[in-house]
Formats: sequence, C-alpha cells, structure tokens
Amino acid sequence: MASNRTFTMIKPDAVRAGNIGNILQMINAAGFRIVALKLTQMSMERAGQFYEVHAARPFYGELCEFMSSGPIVAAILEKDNAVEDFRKLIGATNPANAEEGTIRKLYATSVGENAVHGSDSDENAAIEGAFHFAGVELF
Ligand code: FUP
Repeated sequence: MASNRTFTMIKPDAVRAGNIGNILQMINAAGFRIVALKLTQMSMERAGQFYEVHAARPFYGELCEFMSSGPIVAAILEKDNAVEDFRKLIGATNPANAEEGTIRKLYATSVGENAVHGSDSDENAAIEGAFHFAGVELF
C-alpha cells in the first residue's frame, strides 16, 4: 500500500529568489496537506548526512555546499499516493527535462540548483521527515 506522506525541501536557490510562497501555493493547490513546516538551515555536516547516499558521486561536495548555503523550508506533506504524486508535481531532476507546469520547470535554474527536493520512496520519506522533525512538530 502506498504511504500517504512525503518529505520536501524548498532549496536555498528558491528561498533566495523569493519563491517560498509560490511553491507552497502550488503544493496546496495540488491537494497536499502540510503536516510539518519550518524554515531552517543545514550545516555542511548535516547536508552531508542527508545526502550520504550520494557520497561517492562527483557532485556530492558541490551539492552539500549548495544545500548548506542558506535557509531552506522543510516540510512533511500528506495526500493519497504522496511520494509519486509529489514527484510528478516537482518534475524531472534537471529542469531542462521537466514538464511544463511543474515546480522545477517554473523555478529551478539547473540540475544542481533545482528549487525543491521530493522523497523518492515511502521509506526515504519517513527517514527524511524524521531527520528534520521531532514527533511533536507534526500536526
Ligand atoms: P532528485 O531525486 O530528483 O532530487 O534527484 P537525485 O536524488 O538524483 O539527486 C539529488 C540532488 O543531487 C539533486 F537534487 C541535485 C543533485 N544532483 C546534481 O547536482 N547533479 C546530478 O547530476 C544529479 C543530481
């Protein structure tokens, strides 16, 4: 059975560009309920832990520097089929390949600075949500 929760981050590029409101509006309009939400910033070390799965990839250092370069909005979202439906809403990792109307098509500038994160599985959604939020922060 598909889980009904996913985890997202509005990344430092989109926060710097003033797009928090626009992106949250798209998330709400697509039918996701906000379960948890905060403005926060990851240290280089915390970003390294979050993206540990990519540690061997050539872009890992740049990715961690970028993700710790400024505040992010972290959120847990709820909807039927949340993980898959949210991946559709955000579009392809590289905005050049993202479909029209997706968050990355509208707000991402490159494969590295791609405006938003969306969990890729139910298991990772739970792990990533717990990485950023304590139980008392979920509503
Ligand atoms: P996604 O699940 O769409 O966020 O994409 P990945 O898990 O494959 O990648 C995680 C992050 O690594 C991306 F959001 C940006 C960064 N990345 C790069 O900088 N270069 C790449 O070639 C691939 C990913």
